[in-house]
Amino acid sequence: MSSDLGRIEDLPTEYVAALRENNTLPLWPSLRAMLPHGIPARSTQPVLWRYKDVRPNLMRAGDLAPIEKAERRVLVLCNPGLGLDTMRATPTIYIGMQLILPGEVAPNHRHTPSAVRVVVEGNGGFTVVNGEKLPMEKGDLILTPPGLWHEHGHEGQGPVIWLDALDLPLIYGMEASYSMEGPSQAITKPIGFGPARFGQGGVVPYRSLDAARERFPMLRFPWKDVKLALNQLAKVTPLGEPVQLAYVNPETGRECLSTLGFSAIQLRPGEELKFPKRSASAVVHVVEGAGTALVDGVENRFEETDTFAVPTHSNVQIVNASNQSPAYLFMVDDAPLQRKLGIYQVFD
Ligand code: 1HN
Repeated sequence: MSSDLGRIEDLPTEYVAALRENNTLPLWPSLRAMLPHGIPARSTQPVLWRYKDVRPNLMRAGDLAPIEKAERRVLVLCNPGLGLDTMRATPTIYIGMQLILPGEVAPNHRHTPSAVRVVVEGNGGFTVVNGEKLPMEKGDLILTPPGLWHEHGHEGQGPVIWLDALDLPLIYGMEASYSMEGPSQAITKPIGFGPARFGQGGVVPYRSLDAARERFPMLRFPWKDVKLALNQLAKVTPLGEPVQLAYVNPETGRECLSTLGFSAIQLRPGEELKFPKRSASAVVHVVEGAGTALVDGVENRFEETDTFAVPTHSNVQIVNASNQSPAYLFMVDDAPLQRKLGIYQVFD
């Protein structure tokens, strides 16, 4: 096996010029860079975005960017390894922190990229998706799947901030990213519609066995329910094994969206967890608690509401700083897409 397949500089310059003239290039000098042996080439850094650094600038955006002009008031968490301007947290995952102030409206639109929100702070925010008004409380996961109308509002006091995760780098990279604007939606479903139908694990409305399946039956996953489920799972999971729940479509039991996957993790008091190396890239948001993340040899101390990137094929170890209380993490990754492509791997 050769790593040196010849350098472009070793070819006659007039030959390379002639190739370029015809919009062609030789593969062999670049082949190993594109197809390295054993492990992919990775530029993604295991960067930590501290909420205490992001929040003041996001609050300043509240003054600088009126919602009527900005449409969405967001600071994007950019991975420096991928170049800040490409607005990627990992090669496939876009992450933003969005601020909405009391009385503001982020107008109705729909688009080809998939989006989800995880509420970081504040009360009274809501998102309307497909005629369903979804209250936004800290830690809640709200889906806005591709093509579904969505708009945000704020009926409470004080700022509401949430984390947006999108598969935008993928869809934009495919030159398939676009949006449409529409009038504000009529609300056609009762509050709590999703949890009322699917909130109890293991049972689903009988009709859903025969009726034509909705693609996205559950749009809001309340944190209080997920936290309870994690606390239950923690009781029966041996120490050292991750207490981790996948967010799924309750009718299929499979991932909620086709590109990005979501999971919630509990670190028990004092727990030190080593995760298996995986082919997927991920972003982790700290819902509750504090600790240390060791990602590919880079150690970061994280606090509540901080967010960090996990490159593909990296070693991940996470430690709960507290010996008294559990810590709770939310993870978004590109495993669903990798599974569909047949390239997903877990290296135990
Ligand atoms: C979007 O639609 C939202 O609806 C937030 O709140 C961030 C970033 C890129 C493209 C679409 C939203 C977005 C976005």
